[in-house]
Amino acid sequence: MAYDSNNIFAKILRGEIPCNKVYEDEFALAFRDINPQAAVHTLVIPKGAYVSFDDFSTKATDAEIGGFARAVQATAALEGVTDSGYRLLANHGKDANQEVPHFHVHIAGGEALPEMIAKT
Ligand code: DGP
Repeated sequence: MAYDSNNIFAKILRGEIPCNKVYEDEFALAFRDINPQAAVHTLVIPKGAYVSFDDFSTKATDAEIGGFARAVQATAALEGVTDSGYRLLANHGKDANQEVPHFHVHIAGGEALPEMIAKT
């Protein structure tokens, strides 16, 4: 699947659409999910143009992958859920109901979570 540079997260990265930013560095941007499923629900996206986890882990450089992992950790820390716990979730493709075709990780926490996140 080719990357669509008009997807909503690409527009957020370009500053064309606002977001509630939590963290940003050279590799990643983190912002609050517009439709939170938990008390803390924050998305972390790489700055590079990658469709999904599969695309990212195949094509991104080691620096981008490492930087992204560090950004996820930093975002969770800023959201105050490192000690209380949190869930990371990344939807890839149709069966996972991936809605936005720019790779992103969901950080969910801030409360006791159900055993698995049910997505409607
Ligand atoms: P996924 O199914 O993993 O692709 O989830 C996409 C998430 O992105 C979903 O939880 C809602 C969120 N989302 C969609 N559009 C926007 C937006 O414009 N701003 C923000 N902050 N979040 C969005």
